[in-house]
Amino acid sequence: TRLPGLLRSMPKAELHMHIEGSLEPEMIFRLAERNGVKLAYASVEALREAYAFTDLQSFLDIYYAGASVLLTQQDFYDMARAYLDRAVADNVVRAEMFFDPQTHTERGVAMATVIEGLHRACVDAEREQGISAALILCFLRHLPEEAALQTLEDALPFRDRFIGVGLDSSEVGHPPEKFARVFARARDLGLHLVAHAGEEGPPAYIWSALDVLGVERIDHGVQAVHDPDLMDRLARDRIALTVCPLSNEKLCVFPTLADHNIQRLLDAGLAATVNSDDPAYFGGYMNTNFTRLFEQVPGLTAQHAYQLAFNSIEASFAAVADKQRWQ
Ligand code: ES4
Ligand code: ZN
Repeated sequence: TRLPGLLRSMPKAELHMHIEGSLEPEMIFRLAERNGVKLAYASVEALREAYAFTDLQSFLDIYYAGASVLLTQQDFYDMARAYLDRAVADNVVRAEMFFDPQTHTERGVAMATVIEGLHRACVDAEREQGISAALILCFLRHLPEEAALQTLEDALPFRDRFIGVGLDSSEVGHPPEKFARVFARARDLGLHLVAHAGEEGPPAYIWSALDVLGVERIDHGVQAVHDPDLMDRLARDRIALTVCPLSNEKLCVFPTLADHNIQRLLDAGLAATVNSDDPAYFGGYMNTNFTRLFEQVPGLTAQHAYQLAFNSIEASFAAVADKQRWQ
């Protein structure tokens, strides 16, 4: 199956991308120079050569190093505008972008710098390019829950500048229930709730993301296929899975892209979506994820393509009137 024209032209929502993961090597070097930050790599080529990952942690180590060049509000703005330009080119009509404030506040960057830079980019892209863009604040799960609680408090002066909270970074050993209190607090604040679960971690982490944290979507979730009762639950409640095909390939979640289980998820009636995760690190933005997936997985049809685009808009946190306009 190929369908490249349909895959590229259909309006779609991106629900799972880390804005720090959109930093291309060229921009990392440009910002390092602009800010006087020393990098551990001699050139763009040497940095790109380091992008050979064996699992999630091997990626995260390089991803956090790349993010160390971000210092000023303009840096966050430029990064987000560059991503939103690429999203518009891929017919993304709605982008919900994760950001990791702890990666920056731990280096002495103010919360205001991070959020105002990203927010201005969303406002300007909406006005100039017509894309709908929103921010989701993610907690780093390898750090203690107390740090997540403090991060949420620090972000409260900017409560109207993000629509929800998520949970990312090293999954195994850091189950969702570790963050029960901070998610309860976020719920009280009226924020949307999502969490990474079942990328490398077991189905039990997807269950606790749903039943302890109360999340509305599961980021990744591809390990759900190992638990038939969980598959029933996800299908019955139409819990969206924000699946990231090229990420799964690059982090060796599946041996090859052809082994991806997205068709099993869709054919079981789950609300799977396609997303780019960290497009600068994993080999492509939205349409490359769609076209390579449909090239490699033999049974995928135009019906699956339509379903994936429909699911992405349906599962977005956009206003109902916007969703109706896009569908
Ligand atoms: C991430 Cl692929 C992935 N998984 C978990 N946390 C992340 N942060 C950025 N990319
Ligand atoms: Zn992710």
